[in-house]
Amino acid sequence: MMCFQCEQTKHGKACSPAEGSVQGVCGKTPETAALQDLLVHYSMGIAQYAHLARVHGGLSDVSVDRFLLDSLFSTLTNVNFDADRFVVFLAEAEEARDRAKSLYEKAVAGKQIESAHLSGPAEMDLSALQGQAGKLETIGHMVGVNHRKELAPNPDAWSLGELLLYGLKGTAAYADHARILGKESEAVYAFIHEAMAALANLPSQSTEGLLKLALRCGETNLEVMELLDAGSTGRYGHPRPTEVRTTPVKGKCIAVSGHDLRDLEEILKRTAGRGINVYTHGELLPAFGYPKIREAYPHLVGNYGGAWQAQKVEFARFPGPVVVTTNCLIEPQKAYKDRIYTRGVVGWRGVKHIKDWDSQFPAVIEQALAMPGFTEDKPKNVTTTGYGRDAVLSMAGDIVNAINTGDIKQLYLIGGCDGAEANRTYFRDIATGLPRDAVILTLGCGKYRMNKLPFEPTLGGIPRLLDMGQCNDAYSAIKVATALAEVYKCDVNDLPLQYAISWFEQKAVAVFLTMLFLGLKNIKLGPQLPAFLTPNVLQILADTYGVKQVNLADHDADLKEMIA
Ligand code: FS2
Ligand code: SF4
Repeated sequence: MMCFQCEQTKHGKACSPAEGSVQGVCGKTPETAALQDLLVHYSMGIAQYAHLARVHGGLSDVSVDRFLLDSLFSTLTNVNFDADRFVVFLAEAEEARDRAKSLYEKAVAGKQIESAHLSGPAEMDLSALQGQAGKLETIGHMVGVNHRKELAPNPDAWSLGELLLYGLKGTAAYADHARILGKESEAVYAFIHEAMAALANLPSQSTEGLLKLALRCGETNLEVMELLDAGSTGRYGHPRPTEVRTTPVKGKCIAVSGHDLRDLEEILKRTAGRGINVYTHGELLPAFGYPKIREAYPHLVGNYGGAWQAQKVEFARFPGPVVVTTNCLIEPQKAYKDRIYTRGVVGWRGVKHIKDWDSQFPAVIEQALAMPGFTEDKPKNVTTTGYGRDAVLSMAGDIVNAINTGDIKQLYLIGGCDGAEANRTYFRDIATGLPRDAVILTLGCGKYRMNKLPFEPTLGGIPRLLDMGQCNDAYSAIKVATALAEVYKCDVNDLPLQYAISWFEQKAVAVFLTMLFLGLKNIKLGPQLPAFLTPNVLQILADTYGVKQVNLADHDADLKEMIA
């Protein structure tokens, strides 16, 4: 296997035998990795047909569009480790390919268009191998990262192609979240297909063309995040600052992890009046900010635990079932494997998957009622979330006033993903090392490095730490930055705003590309830089955008630089 799509990749290079890895650091087996690679490759073929059907005939099929979102999302880090599910995905991929191919044939029928030779992934036909995991795996081992390396005209084009692919995976994941909340966009689907089709034709791509596509991926991701914002605020109202209990209350319980607000809502509806308390976990903490969630469901009592990497310990101690709606899932331990459930594109072999709420969720309720739950109230501790764009912009006058009077000297965006590496304390150390006239915007599961610490005093009425939500809510941070730039009639890079971004998986790659598309400069990124970026590509990012790795050895040096 060969995978280097996430930050925790082995030795900062790759999860591959060359680095001594028999499986991914995340727990992904070579079998699953190969099936994921095959699914991505096959999806490029689907995109080739779908893209040309649009170009030549303006034709599209929403089932194909949606399939590609699920297909890409399922291959994100910490989403789906279940090889059996990928065998099913591949059978569905063939059906989607057939539909896309028919659309393409319809689009070009009777036209004087030379039937474009669809080479590469579009030529692959898995029909004789469906259901045969071993044979599919064998092919999968031939079409992954190293195959793309052989096809690319040069190492930098390969690197930019990987950057684009991982950005597309993240964009697809966010687009899937938006779709679930009722928001879709033809333009988004069109770009995903165009870009995947370009990757299918990697030999004919230039580094310049791939860099442009990567920036367009950032642009498309911005549109997706706007849709996602409209979907969540349209359904649940604008987040408002809300205290969230972080210690358990006595009673039966279910924890809900991941990012999916609709799944959380479904669980809250079905547990109402059943004597079960519901806790958010990980990236679902910001659900408390939404008025139509918080106010409608008083049995949503608190947030349990922290970011994803601690789940082996935290889920083992949680005295009830846990439902994982999206990433991040890590290997379920024996202590809780019989009471953890997956949803959507998430999966782990042997873990129960909820496909149908009506028939499958009652068993989760029964399990919660049969378990002890928390036997006593713990002393109340809280954290505050809910500083979405509307809440922050409603304080814009106070913020501008505090900046003008000098109460607030600088703004920092510190957040993104969390992860298991000890050196991620860098982000906490930066936050706590800032002068007391700095306001910190945070989001994503990276917030857990700092969201229970006291940041005092408030500055002109503005709290020093503002939790803007999930990584899915990066749009809020962008809106606040652009609104402030409008107030001061300056470029966003001229604001006293600094970025220390912790990345881990491919959603973060998509947000990073959005930041580059917006021209945001001097992003400090870490802990490690992406292994898939060659020195030349890193140099381009450093020269053009001032992107720099965080200084893990000396965070004081970074602090001094940012404060200066
Ligand atoms: Fe955190 Fe994990 Fe949010 Fe990422 S829960 S690192 O995949 O999506 O941020
Ligand atoms: Fe390794 Fe990350 Fe790939 Fe998992 S997703 S195999 S940890 S690079």
